[in-house]
Formats: sequence, C-alpha cells, structure tokens
Amino acid sequence: MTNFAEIKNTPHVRNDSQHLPRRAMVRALPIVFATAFVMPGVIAPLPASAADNAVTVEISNFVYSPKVITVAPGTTVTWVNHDDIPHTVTATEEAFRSPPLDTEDTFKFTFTTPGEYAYFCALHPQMTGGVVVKPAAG
Ligand SMILES: [Cu+2]
Repeated sequence: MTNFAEIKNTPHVRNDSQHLPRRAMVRALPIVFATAFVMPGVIAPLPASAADNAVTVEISNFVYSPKVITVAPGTTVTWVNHDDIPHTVTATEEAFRSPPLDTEDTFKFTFTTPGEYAYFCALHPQMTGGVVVKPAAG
C-alpha cells in the first residue's frame, strides 16, 4: 500500500500510472482463487485455521449437517443429536464409534491424522457423513 502512495507521489514514475490497476488486480487474484475453492460442493467450512479447532455437526431429521466437513489436524468435532430417537456416529474404517446418542447427547472425536473419514449411523445406515482432515494451506 505504501508502495502505491510513493509511486503516485514520485514525478518520474507518474506517467507509468496506467499500470497501477493491473498490479492491483494481480494482487487480488489469490483472494479470488481462495474464494472459488470454498464455493463449490458440499464440503462446508474451509480448512479451519489453527485457532479454530472445534467444529460441531448437528444431527437433525436423520441428517448430519454439515454432511461433509474439512478440518485441520487437531480439530475436535462434536456431534449433537437433536432428534428424539437415537443415532450413532460410526466410522466406516473404525477410527471412531459413538454409543447410541439420545436426544441432545453429544459425541466428540479429535482428528489428528490427515485423511478422509467416512461415517454413518449404525441404527440408520442410510445416514452418512464425512470428515476430511488436511493441513491448512501455507
Ligand atoms: Cu440414526
């Protein structure tokens, strides 16, 4: 930012100022790309920052929401069952397995190893969800 101000105030570079908008656009590009990555698909919150290491998945009407989340290693995910019948959170690859959760019961699991963790409800196997664990970019 100070660079732009200096350029503007320096007479011998001033007639080069038509390049300024282009340079500003180049600076904005990484932000545009980052936004584009977050938009598509069901993969909900973007990779959590280091400070944001807790995520909640709501269970309601036989649906895990968000259905698929992407988190940084070390993130603790808490599932909360809002239905009035029991559900479980059961990893397909057995990384974690909750007991049946009654209404408003919670289950927590801390993900330390990067990977993709599919899970389902052992009582209603059509209920599925996923956790993608990957290091934050940069
Ligand atoms: Cu269930």
